[in-house]
Amino acid sequence: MLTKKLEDAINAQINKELYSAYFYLGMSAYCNSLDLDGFTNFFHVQYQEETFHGMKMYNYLLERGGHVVLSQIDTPPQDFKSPLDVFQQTLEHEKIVTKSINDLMDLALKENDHATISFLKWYVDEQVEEESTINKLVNKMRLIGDNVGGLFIIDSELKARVFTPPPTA
Ligand code: OFO
Repeated sequence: MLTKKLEDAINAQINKELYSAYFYLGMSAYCNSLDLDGFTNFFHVQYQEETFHGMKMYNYLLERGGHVVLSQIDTPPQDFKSPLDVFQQTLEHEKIVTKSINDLMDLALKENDHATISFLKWYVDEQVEEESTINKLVNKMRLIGDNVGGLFIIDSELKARVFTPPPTA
């Protein structure tokens, strides 16, 4: 049985994951307005991943006999300066999510809830992967600077990304 504290914290994290989905959907729309199909695809896949993260947590809460409480999702940013700005904001956002997942893990450890500790490990690992992927893309974007040819090469690379739910989901 989950403690009330942990239940509330998981509900708050579900909201953050769904906010993240919304955050990336807005970025996908911005990239679409620039006709950058690969960037549009990348952020659309990101949106699908975050929806998956939120639903994985939602299902876990139900599985543990918890009470799901859905709350209002904030309006995400919708004005961006450039594709580089989008990636920089993504990196900053993912750092905040990492902190939030770590805080949730700290609470699960404090409450001595082994099932939740085990469940959250997947998110801890996922954040390492996400931050690393985004960091590399920010660096690439910085390297190409104003080079339009470089932008199109990255755009074409990003077209290949597809959403694949993990087999253990
Ligand atoms: Fe981008 O991360 Fe969810 O958890």
